[in-house]
Formats: sequence, C-alpha cells, structure tokens
Amino acid sequence: MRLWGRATSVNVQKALWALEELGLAYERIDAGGAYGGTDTPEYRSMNPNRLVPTLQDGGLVLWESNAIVRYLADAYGRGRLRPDDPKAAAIADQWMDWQQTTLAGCMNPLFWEMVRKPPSQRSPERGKELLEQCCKQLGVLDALLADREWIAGDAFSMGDIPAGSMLWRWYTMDIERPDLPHLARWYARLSARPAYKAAVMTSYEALRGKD
Ligand SMILES: N[C@@H](CCC(=O)N[C@@H](CS)C(=O)NCC(=O)O)C(=O)O
Repeated sequence: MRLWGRATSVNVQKALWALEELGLAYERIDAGGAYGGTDTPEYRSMNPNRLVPTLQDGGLVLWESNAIVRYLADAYGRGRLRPDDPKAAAIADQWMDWQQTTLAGCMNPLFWEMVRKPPSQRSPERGKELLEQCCKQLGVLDALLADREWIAGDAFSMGDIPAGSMLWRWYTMDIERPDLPHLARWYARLSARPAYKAAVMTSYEALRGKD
C-alpha cells in the first residue's frame, strides 16, 4: 500500500493513524506543501484535486481522507475500526461527516490564523471569531462524550479518527481553551494510543509562518 502526503497534513494524519491502528505495511511518499509533486501529470491522474492524501492499494486509487479511513476500516478493520453493529457504524460515519463539514470549517481557518500566517498578517479579531466557532462546535462533541468513552459508543472506531486528528492542534495551539471536560478525557484516551502518538502527535513547526 502507498500513501502520498506530507506527514504534517491533518488529512494525511487521518490515513496514517488508521494504517497504524491496523498494523498495515505501507510506504508513505512525501507530497504537497514544500515537497510539491502534486501538480505532475502522474499525480493528477491519481488525484485530480492535486491535494493530499492519496492512497493506492493494489488497483485502487483513492482520495478524500475520510473515504480513505472508511475504506481501510472496511477492508482491513471490520469489528475493529468499523463497528460490526450497523447502528454504531452509522454513528461513527455521522461524526466523520460532521468533522469534514462542520468542525474543519472553523478549525482549519483557526490553525491558519494562529500558526500558518506570519505574525504580521494575523488578525486578532478573526482569530477570536474562529476560536468562538470552534468552542461552540467542540461543545457539541463534549456533550456527546459525557456518557460514552468513544464517539460510536464503548469501543474506539473509525468515528474517532477525523475529529481526534484535529485535537492535537487544538490542545497545542497558543489559544485560550474553555473547560470541556469530556473532550479533555477523550483526548487523554487518544493520546495514550501508540498509533495516535506516531501519526498525529508530531511537530507542525515546519508549517509555522514567519515574517
Ligand atoms: N477534503 C480533502 C482535503 C484535502 C486537503 O485539503 N489537503 C491539503 C492538506 S491538509 C492539501 O493537499 N493542501 C495542499 C498541499 O499540501 O500542497 C481530504 O479530506 O482529503
């Protein structure tokens, strides 16, 4: 199996985390950001969006990080990453879509505002506005986690991967975080997983904007 994408990308990290959880053998090829390589005819023929990640498994070429996580769960992680119970799998799926459509909508711009932009280009007002949006959305997740250990219930699943991938940035960015106790406990559980440590809890200093 081959995965294209720089290890600092949160979307690449989702795929890496799933591969690590499942103990699968894979080769990661640096692409995107400073590595480039996404605008070649060869790469475009695999991923017409010119973005990372892209996964190749035999004859299958797949892009969209959450689709990659779902595929890995389905092909190699039934009863582990993909819950056997269709209802639990549907809940996992629901929160994966929520991450991509709702949480990423404020978390990615917040990361740009606080980390990726050079300090002289940052806007404290915009940062505050984005932080408020993230607090509101993470409050929704905090409420879910009040009576369960994992997103789909009592077992870790693919549903934890997309939103969980964003938490490392949330808890390490230089921002004022509200007290979200259930979210904090979930983050502590994630942080204890070797696959999360290896794939997600890594430096993003190379992305930091400088004047
Ligand atoms: N919806 C896509 C978004 C992919 C995406 O935006 N990837 C970013 C990195 S997180 C990218 O390729 N940026 C350009 C680059 O790194 O060169 C997914 O989830 O895979």
